[in-house]
Amino acid sequence: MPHDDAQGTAIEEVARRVARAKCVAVVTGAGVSAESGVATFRDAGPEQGDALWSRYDPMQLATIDAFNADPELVTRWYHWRFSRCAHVKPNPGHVALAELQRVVESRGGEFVLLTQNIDGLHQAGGSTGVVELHGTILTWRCVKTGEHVSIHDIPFDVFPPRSRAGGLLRPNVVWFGEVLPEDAVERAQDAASRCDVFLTIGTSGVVYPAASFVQFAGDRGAFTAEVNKDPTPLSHMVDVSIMGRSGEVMPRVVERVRGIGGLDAGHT
Ligand code: BV8
Repeated sequence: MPHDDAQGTAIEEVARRVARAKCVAVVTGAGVSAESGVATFRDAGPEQGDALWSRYDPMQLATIDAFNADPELVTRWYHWRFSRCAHVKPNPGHVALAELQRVVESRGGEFVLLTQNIDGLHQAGGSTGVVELHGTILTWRCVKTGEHVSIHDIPFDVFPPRSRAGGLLRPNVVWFGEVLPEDAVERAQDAASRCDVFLTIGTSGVVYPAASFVQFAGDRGAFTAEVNKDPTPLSHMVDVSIMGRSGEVMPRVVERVRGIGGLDAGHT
């Protein structure tokens, strides 16, 4: 697909900054998984989900109140979401981010990947040390004992599913109105406070505190860039905003970072 000049120039700028960075931080959202066929939160339209669920607003279901009011509905929704992402594969955007981590680390740099996604696709694509800001759908926990259970060990023959202790099982995700895992926030704040480059990729930038880290990094002098299919509230805050699909843009960024050479390449 022909690349327009403006996008090519922006990719070159991002690649040059990454190539000489000692620390690169990235936050991703549902847009990075979209090319794997996983529905996003806010792009959802009839093509995004089965008719049964297209009448529900994810914002209304991803809450502790919804779970307490109707645990069967909420656990069926998460089981349906899992069923739609259980067999999908990482796409070139996931693979490119794992490759970018390898390139940065091979040159002695630090790479921190923060994700809002709960689908495990970054890890499946080869990324390591992934910080899951909003938890994961792949493990559930008993509300009575706190025991964690792999989703693969839950029969889902009855809804809502219960643990061996008889307590309700819920996905190990962070719902609206719930605080993020302390260690995840600490790692995100640490990365945002030390990175030379902060990339926000495939996120609408409307959920906090996840959307705050790129601005925090920019405010303290990091170079910030966005890769997203559509404009977001972050687009005017970052140094460079690239409108495009992560599965197309990120492989080009990695290719240029490799070509430019690393910290010891004597950049002026
Ligand atoms: C918190 C897990 C402290 C579950 C999610 C009132 C009461 C309580 C809190 C609040 C409140 N008002 C505001 C808040 C804060 C609230 C918040 O931010 N609300 C927003 C909506 C206003 N945040 C919280 O509640 C957080 N906790 O603040 O705790 C607290 C506690 C009590 C009281 C006060 C404060 C918890 C937030 C976490 C919620 N859990 N998910 C689940 O997944 O089921 S958030 C949910 O949204 C998903 O994680 C999702 O990832 C996330 C963000 O969405 P995106 O990832 O950005 O996805 P989206 O669809 O929006 O956008 C996709 C983008 O990709 C689009 O821009 C599209 O253009 C682009 N795209 C599409 N395809 C591609 C692409 N880009 C590139 N390439 C492509 N191919």
